[in-house]
Amino acid sequence: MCVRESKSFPRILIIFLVLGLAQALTQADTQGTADRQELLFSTAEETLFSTDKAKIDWPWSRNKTTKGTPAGLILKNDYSQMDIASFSDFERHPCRRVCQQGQTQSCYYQLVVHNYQRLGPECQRCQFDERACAAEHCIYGDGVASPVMAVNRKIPGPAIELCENDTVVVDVLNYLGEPTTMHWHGLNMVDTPQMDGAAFVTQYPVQPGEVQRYEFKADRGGSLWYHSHMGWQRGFGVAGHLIIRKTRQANQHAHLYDYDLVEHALMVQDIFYDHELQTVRNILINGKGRNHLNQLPDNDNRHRYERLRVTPGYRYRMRVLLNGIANCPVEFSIEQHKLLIISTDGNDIEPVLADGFFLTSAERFDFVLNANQLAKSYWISVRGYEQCDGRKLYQGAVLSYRGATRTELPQGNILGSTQSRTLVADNLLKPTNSSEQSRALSAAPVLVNDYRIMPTIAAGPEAFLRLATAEKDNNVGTVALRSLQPVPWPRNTRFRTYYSSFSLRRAPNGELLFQIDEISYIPPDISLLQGRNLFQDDGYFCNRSSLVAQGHNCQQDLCECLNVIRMPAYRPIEMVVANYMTNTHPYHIHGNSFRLVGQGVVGNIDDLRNIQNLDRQGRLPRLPDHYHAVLKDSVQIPGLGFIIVRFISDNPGFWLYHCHVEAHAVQGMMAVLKIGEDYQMKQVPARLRC
Ligand SMILES: [Cu+2]
Repeated sequence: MCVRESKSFPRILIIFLVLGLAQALTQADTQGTADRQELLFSTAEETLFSTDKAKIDWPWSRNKTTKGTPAGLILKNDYSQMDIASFSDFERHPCRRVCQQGQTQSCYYQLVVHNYQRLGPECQRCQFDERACAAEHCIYGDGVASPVMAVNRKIPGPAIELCENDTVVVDVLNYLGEPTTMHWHGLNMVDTPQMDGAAFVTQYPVQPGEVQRYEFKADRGGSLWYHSHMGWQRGFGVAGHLIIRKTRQANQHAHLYDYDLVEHALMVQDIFYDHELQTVRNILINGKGRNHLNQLPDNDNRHRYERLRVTPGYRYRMRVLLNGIANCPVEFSIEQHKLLIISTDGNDIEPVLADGFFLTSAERFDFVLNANQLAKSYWISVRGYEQCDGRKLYQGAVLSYRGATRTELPQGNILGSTQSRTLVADNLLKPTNSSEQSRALSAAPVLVNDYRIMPTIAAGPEAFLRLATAEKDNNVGTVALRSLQPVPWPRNTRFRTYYSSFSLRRAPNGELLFQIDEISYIPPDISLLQGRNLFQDDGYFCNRSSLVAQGHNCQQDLCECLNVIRMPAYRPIEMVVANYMTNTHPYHIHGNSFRLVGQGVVGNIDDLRNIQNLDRQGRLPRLPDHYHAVLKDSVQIPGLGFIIVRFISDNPGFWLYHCHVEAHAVQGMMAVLKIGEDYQMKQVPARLRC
């Protein structure tokens, strides 16, 4: 057992808080609640907590202590009295509140990561009564029993809701039978690189039975998420929403919607059964959905669907993320509703009114839904492509208007409206003459980030850019989205360009090796950030140029090593990343968000020198500097295509760079960006782990 005082919240502060409590209690009733648009809990107690910066509350203790006692204000440091039965889903967490200026908080959470079962013994009544599922801690899934990994008995894990600039303390208890880590996807961890959760890069893994305390600042708003960064664990269920809201004054989209409810946050996930990791078996929405093995119609009430309730006449902010494991991009849409897309990867964009959007793994889109249709139930539909298309996988959830029967399912099939749209889109792809084309265009849906349609460089740079940025195009590429913020560098900034590639090799023994820069990643055995003074970079790391210098030809040899790409700190950096494969790959880097300034299709490529040559010839066009290029942390590299991203390397450290399809990452499609020199990186304190 390990007991210690928290450095951040020393005992003297607790005494101070007790003294201040009486005053705070009297202030509590005077705090205004008039501008609370969200229908969150609204109690004097909550207001009390929102007024003090240093207070910490553990959700499961709140019911046991009387209001305002100091017992609720300390971190849990003594794990000798574990009460797992009362672990919360954070519904009544004091940090879940309307964000107001000058009222940041300290927020404490416990995430217990543990083995569990889909359709386990908790699900006895859930199979017959939809309402029993939540109460029984049942993970119903699609009604097929399978081992899973849950967070606090939930899949997705409980949503963490914060306000911008809150201080966050999360204890992750590893009750799995294997090591774990937790990554906070979308936070750049500028002040706390050791909290990024990348195993053997920024931390050592948390062993079974151990606790790791993650402490960091929620220094930006947006739809982020947390997920395990070990092996396949997020595919088994270790993932959840991390929603950081802004104050009304700071939220430039606040006027566009009336409600922003956590129950309208959706996690889409492809799943497998048992431990057959190569076969994607279904797509679930918030852990639920129809089973494709049975022949029941979509609207049979024996299926369990996620239900989103809305009241006619109001506008709702909704958040969608794809926790993708296989190569399975998805298309998202809602029957008879337009989606006003306002944000991607947690970054606000100029709104785009669309019929649907595509996600590759780790991407997020936030949209506003105007509940302006007849008061009944509608299908929210998710259609899988690539590997998921091969198995005809799709999924539904229910948009349920107040006034419709609570258990009513929509009429027809989930893909009903999607299929008709797809027919139109197919016509658009293969028009035979101009009148057909214009007819197809007028009927075509507006789709954002459609991985199937990308501008090709064959059109020439000017035509390419017109295609990529055309405002009235029905197909809105990600590169055409506009950030609300201009790019943060002056015009004509000279970027240092790094060329990189995603590719696949088959080893002589038949094994498939997924690669970055034609190197399959082998993880280190010393955590790079912590142990950086223990090894000599040149002996420990490899990269494309070091292998060439040693006489290796990775197009012929099989190159497997610790691929670390070095970049100078505090410089304008540009990455041109080519994809030699025909399928799309989601590119993700840790520690840095980037502006997407180019994305398109080249055609057959298998050599970076060709990409460099094309670029020298000016055939890989970039958005002009005046374009407010979209800010992202994950983006698809089209099949046989490329992306160009830009960022200022102002966050020195070791940052993972990888494909976000887990099946690819675990087979080597991973590398590390070493930004800056060792002395430029933050000092990392040794940690006492309980
Ligand atoms: Cu990939």
